[in-house]
Amino acid sequence: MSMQRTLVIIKPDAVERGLIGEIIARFEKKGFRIRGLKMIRLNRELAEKLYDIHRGKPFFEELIKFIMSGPIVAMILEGSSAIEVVRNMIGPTDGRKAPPGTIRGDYSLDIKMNIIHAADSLERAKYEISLLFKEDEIL
Ligand code: FUP
Repeated sequence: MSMQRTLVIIKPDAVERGLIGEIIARFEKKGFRIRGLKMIRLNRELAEKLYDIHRGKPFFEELIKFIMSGPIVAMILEGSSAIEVVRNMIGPTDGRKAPPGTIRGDYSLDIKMNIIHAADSLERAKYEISLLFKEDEIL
């Protein structure tokens, strides 16, 4: 079991619905250390870089508009096997299919407005962390 850092984004729907605290609490209770935390609003350039792998897909433009539609909370979580454990905690993409007990399963009924994003590999985690955090914002 290796220590890893991953990038999580609480999306505009969750911020609007007042779920920031509940979501962060789940990760803290699980045992993750928060190494970086900020509320920001993504511009188009950053949003397109975050979702570069989805460029050209039918839902790309809607996804970009949604992630830019309001403030988000970005955080770096550190812990044992963080990437896989956090992905399991957030659940499958579609909130309707995500099992109860997962964050999407408990708070979302939608595939686009699905509350939360988390990096899905070590390579993506590194890329997404470098996109959203400067060196001196990581503690
Ligand atoms: P995930 O890794 O679970 O966040 O899901 P994907 O990387 O497959 O998709 C990224 C985001 O695109 C999802 F969070 C929501 C959005 N999406 C849609 O809006 N429609 C789709 O059909 C698939 C994904």
